[in-house]
Amino acid sequence: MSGAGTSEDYEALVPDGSYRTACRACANGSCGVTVEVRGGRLASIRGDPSDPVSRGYVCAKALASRELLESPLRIRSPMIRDGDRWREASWDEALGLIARRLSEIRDEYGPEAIAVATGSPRYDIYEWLYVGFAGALGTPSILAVSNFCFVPRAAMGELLVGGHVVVDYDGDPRLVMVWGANPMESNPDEYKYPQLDAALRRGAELVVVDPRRTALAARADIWLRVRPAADLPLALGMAKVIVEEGLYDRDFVGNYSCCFGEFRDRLSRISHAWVEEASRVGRRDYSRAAEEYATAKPAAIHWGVGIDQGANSAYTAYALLDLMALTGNLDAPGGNVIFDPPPVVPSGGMFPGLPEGARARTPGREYRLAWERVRPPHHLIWDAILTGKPYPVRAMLVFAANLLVTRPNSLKIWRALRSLDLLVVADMFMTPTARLAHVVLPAASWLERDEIADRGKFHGRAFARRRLFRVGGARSDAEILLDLGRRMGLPGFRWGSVREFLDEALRPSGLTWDEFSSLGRLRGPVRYHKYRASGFPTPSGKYEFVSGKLEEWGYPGFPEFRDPVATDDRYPLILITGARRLPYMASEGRQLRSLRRLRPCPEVEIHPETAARLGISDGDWVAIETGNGRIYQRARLNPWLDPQVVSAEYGWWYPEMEDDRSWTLSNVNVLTSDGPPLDPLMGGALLRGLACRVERAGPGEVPLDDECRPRRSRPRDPNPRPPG
Ligand SMILES: Nc1nc2c(c(=O)[nH]1)N[C@H]1C(S)=C(S)[C@@H](COP(=O)(O)OP(=O)(O)OC[C@H]3O[C@@H](n4cnc5c(=O)[nH]c(N)nc54)[C@H](O)[C@@H]3O)O[C@H]1N2
Ligand SMILES: Nc1nc2c(c(=O)[nH]1)N[C@H]1C(S)=C(S)[C@@H](COP(=O)(O)OP(=O)(O)OC[C@H]3O[C@@H](n4cnc5c(=O)[nH]c(N)nc54)[C@H](O)[C@@H]3O)O[C@H]1N2
Ligand SMILES: [Mo]
Repeated sequence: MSGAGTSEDYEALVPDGSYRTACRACANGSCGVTVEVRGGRLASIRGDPSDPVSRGYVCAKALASRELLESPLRIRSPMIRDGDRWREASWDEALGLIARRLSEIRDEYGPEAIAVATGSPRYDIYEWLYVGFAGALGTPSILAVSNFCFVPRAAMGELLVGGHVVVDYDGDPRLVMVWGANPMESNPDEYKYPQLDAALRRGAELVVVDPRRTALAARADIWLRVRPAADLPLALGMAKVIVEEGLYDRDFVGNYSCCFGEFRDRLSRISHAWVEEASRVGRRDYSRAAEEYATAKPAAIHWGVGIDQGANSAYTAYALLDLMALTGNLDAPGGNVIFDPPPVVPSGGMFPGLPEGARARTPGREYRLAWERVRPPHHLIWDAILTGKPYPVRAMLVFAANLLVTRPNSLKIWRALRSLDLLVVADMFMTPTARLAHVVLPAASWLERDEIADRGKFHGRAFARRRLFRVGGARSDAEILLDLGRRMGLPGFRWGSVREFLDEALRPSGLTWDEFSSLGRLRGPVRYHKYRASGFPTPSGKYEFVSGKLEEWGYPGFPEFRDPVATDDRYPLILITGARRLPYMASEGRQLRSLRRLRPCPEVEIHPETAARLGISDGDWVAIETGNGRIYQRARLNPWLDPQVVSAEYGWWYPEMEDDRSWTLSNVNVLTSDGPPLDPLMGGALLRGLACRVERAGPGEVPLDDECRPRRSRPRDPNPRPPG
């Protein structure tokens, strides 16, 4: 593969010294770190103890970032594919080609024939790609992770309480209920584990709701081993306990809420027997958790992606908001707070965005909450590419997403991407997705870009991420999109440089980029109980236990559970996909030696009894199969699981295999579907609670050795080769 330079081709852009910046070795990033530059090289990365969120924490991914600068596999110049061969090209040639082809496709089919995609919460890219680029082009063909990551919670928060609620760790919660999150390994969204750890050290109680006994669950006062995808019955059961035992906050319920009577009535029609059967949590356990949560003041729910990835994600978020509201913990010190943003132009505010006419063409209006945000469910985009309906999609720009590995239904995605007239991928590495592209653009890593980090997050903070190094010809996503937008003459792309853009985005703070980057961070004012003065953004102006807006849209106004788990004789086990491991961000890091050494192989957790029944021992290669496909991971026995539940890792491909199809071997999204059961409001696919079977892999079936190194250069693919 050309385009990969030598590890020498990088340099510091700053004099030797120590530089404070915001890490983004995982997409959720923004741990405060100090980068030491010596001899024009990255000498070390250390946690910054003065950072108010990460408090000195750094993880293996951050420490491995030096390999991002040095890796010989980094793409260092634009690459254009001619048939089966790649050739290096100048930026001018590559961007000129893309601008010309995009303009032709727009003129022939309309702007919506151009789709854009980015990955996990990379707010900087969202703004440039979705609001800026897609907005100016006028295309609603946006492929986001929003449908099944974070946004089910954020969108329900915005609908019901006017914002995304975040645990106020500085307000000293006396109890934290961690629900579907694993901050010890993930540090996602607005949170870093040290905040939670500090609260626990100050004596806060801990409740964990997770089908797996994570290290955090092992530390909990109460661990509720919920059945995968059955959080909603459990949350409703807890609300029932709080209401029946009169543990709710009478001031909040009486003065700031509506429809409590109807809510109580609905809860009284739910039986504890149903809650127990659906959630597989005993009444005594969830009653105790509910009582503790309702009586510890203040108490907060730290929620995570575990509730987003199923057919009830939006309604589960609703039920958890109900718990916060019932107990008076909403927008209360030490509870779940809607923080005011920092004094910068809010993320998305630098561009005019999608015109109304284009918004109205967004497909999937029947997934209303996603539609309102122009986040069409993925299957609609793939189907549009494959069938031309509801309109043709012929080009896709992918910035920072490894779609083939990280989106449900990989084999369908492979077919769709291959049939595009133009696929452009901006990435740091030749991922399986990039290999399908016509043009690949070398992207800068977090150490190589200036940006206002966390501008789109909800903790009310912004951090300075600073450009310290240059690697080959790599450019930041903002630089690439600014250049491309200007070449295409798109409205709104008016800045001469990204620096100018940053200066303007900082204007409300009165700071220039240079001043902000030496200051390091900004925070908005912290105010509580804002609803007391301004109410809630609902039709009634109150917290609605039965949502008027949802009813107006034709949905049930009270959380309604539809059980998505459909096991049968052929697929008797319940599969969780995507439990995170600390060294890897999604599909990243497998090519970085220090990280791969920590976790060389994909692992699937299985209960020892289930394993014994299937003749599987710890460490065996096993096949996992669903109606969609078959993959291989290594068995890890775990006695704490429900014997019916198995949990597989996600994000696996083998960068060291030259074969283009190495991504089918262990990639869990070969097993997932982008079709029903989808979340009725968000259109998100089922990633937790799939029906599957597991068996020992046959001798020679897996072309990997016990260290997961390839045994043959060409893996045998267990899946039907999709018709090209
Ligand atoms: N089955 C299953 N599937 C899942 C999940 C699950 O739990 N189970 N989780 C889902 C969730 S929550 C998410 S958010 C997605 C994540 O999905 P993705 O965001 O697609 O995941 P990554 O592997 O992080 O892919 C990011 C790619 O961008 C590159 N990259 C990193 N930084 C930059 C940058 O600054 N610029 C550019 N241009 N490229 C960059 C990386 O090399 C990598 O190839 O996966 C989803 N898929
Ligand atoms: N190291 C690392 N860090 C990451 C990522 C990564 O890939 N690697 N990904 C980033 C991304 S994109 C995201 S979205 C965040 C996610 O970060 P979190 O929101 O903290 O999510 P996870 O770490 O996946 O933890 C989710 C937990 O939910 C549990 N779970 C699974 N199914 C269910 C269920 O049905 N109900 C409940 N209650 N729990 C369930 C899993 O066992 C797991 O322990 O992490 C980010 N940080
Ligand atoms: Mo995510």
